[in-house]
Amino acid sequence: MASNGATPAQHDGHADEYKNHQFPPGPAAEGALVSSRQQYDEMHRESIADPDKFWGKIAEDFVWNKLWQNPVRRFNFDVRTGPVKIEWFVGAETNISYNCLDRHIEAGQGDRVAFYWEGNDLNEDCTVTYSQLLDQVCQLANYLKSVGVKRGSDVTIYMPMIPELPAAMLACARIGAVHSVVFAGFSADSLAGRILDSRPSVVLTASAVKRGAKPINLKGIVDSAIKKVEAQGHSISTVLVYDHALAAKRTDVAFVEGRDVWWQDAVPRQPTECPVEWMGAEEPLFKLYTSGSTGKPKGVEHTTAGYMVGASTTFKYVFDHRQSDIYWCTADCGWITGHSYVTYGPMLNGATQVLFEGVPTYPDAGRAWDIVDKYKVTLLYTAPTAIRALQSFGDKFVTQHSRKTLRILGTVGEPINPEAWKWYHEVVGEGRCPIVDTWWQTETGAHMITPLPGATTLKPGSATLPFFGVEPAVLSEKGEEMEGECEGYLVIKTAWPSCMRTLSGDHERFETTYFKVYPGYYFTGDGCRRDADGYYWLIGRVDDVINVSGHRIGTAEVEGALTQHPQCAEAAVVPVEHPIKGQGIYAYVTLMVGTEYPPPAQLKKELVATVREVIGPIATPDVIHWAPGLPKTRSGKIMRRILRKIASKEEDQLGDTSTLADPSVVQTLLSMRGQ
Ligand code: 6R9
Repeated sequence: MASNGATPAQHDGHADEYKNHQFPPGPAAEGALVSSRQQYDEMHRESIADPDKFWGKIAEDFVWNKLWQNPVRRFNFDVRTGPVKIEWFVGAETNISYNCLDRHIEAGQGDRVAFYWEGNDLNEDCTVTYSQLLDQVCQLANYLKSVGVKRGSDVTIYMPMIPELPAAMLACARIGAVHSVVFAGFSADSLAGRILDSRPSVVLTASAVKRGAKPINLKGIVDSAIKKVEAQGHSISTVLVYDHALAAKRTDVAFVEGRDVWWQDAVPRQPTECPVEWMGAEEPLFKLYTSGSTGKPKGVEHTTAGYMVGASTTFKYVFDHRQSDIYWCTADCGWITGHSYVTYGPMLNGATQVLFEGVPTYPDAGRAWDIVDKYKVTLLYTAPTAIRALQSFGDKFVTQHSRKTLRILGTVGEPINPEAWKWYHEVVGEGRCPIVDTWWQTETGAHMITPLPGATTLKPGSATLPFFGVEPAVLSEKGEEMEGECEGYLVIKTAWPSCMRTLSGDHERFETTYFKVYPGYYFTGDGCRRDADGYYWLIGRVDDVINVSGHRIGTAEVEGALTQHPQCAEAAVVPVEHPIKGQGIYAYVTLMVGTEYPPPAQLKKELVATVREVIGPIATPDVIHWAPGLPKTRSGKIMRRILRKIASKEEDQLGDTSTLADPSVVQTLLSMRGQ
């Protein structure tokens, strides 16, 4: 089957064999919420046989202003029978901010720590309890109302990982505003594009942030994004700026009179009480932009009740959460993992968590394990790319630290290669902690295929089995469902609670991208294998999306950015295996007619800088390969298969090149390697 190329780094032949090892839950089953395979099987069967009963029962644990009607779930996945529509808990009213905060405080848990915040630099930290957080959220919600934010208004959030970021999300949710968090590593152009799509009148940001040794001028990026937005006729009335004194001096920050307001001057003056807006189950909660196979990022929309129940339930079962746990997820709130497993899932469960602003390798590669020991972390959730980066510094940074509190380790974002799995399991977890390899997507809102630590026998590199309510299937190229052991396209057959409902302003693109590829199914865009035990092994994207360090980058986006350089005539971007990032970005660039190859070395730097400016540093190309011509079919389609083979130095496996309009371009490309 077609996969977009590189499987993640696999260097160690022994590690590859490791895939065949099996790890039963062992002591992790003791006292676990789901403590045997049999119990999982039974619960999964119930969740599929009667989803209304299963989810209705789970939903009783939340606070509702109005209960739902039956059936709990209504959906149509089949474009042939009408528009795609997904609804859960129809008729119900709730508020997710209330369920994250007020509910726990009313239960006498107000003094529980919500966040242990750990700053970028050593010795910068603070603690926020649930009661304190509720006060902050209410003050901010009141401030937002005072500047005109209402139920249904969009609010863009471009902030570093400080407690005010999840607080901002919860403040929006409290008053029914729809948040759109943009990762504060995206460029002004990317931020502007997202603002133009959702059209907020208020933007929340901070003066600056330090990431490792590097200061980043967030307010400056917001200013230039707003200039671009204004040039397109949209105006922003308020920019609320958190004065992050650890990263920048207030006096160094440029302010626009009448528009910009210091957070610390305005928010603490507001009352600490703010009644919630009771939201309809299907009213929107947030938009989050993610890359697709075509140029423009997609605004994935999630609604209130189903997302709440899905994020909360997966967090509870997948991390087997207990009140005594200290949880640390290294993801930024700018990604879906930060939405579901920093802000909402943990807080809905009243969890105590570490919120870390920095990078796990600063000031040295021991930082992550320092944090684990400092806060006595029991549940650690991170990405294969971070595991590989830490592994590359050697074991001693890990073994210098105790890590004895660790109980469960999690991973997300890309397939984990057996070598990294083995290191995570043996070195980090000393063989005692189950690894939950969670497969899911921005679109799915919550974990979909994942082990349960007390119930599932693990196989390194497999996300194992579907979560409750999830009915996966594997389709052949022709779109036929395959039985038993097979390899093909991963699809989902029926609606689960936290499924996205639409794409911002473009329900047609939503249907085309996810429901028209194989009518009747939700198409994930991932290839996968199912083994004889029914375990799922994710292979990678089958569309034009590259997974760089667990982040999705559309090839079309990078190509679009490259062609913004005046000397770039055309570009074609493919994934290439990368030892740390999993996949790297390999760009073929055709220069304007008349340019001699190879051009001066400086041009590569300029092209890379253009991409960083247009999208952000996460999209930095790893390789620029000059391409006087690109391999195209007679109809002008670029044959990316050939470009992938050349990128991975597998030109002996080019396959059939006879359909190329000009087969000689292949030789020219090969001669340009390394130039
Ligand atoms: C949560 C998140 C989604 C894409 C997804 C797949 C890849 C995520 C994975 C995984 C293998 C895992 N992916 N988790 N592949 N094993 N455990 O990452 O969302 O940014 O939308 O990316 O990431 O390719 O389709 P998102």
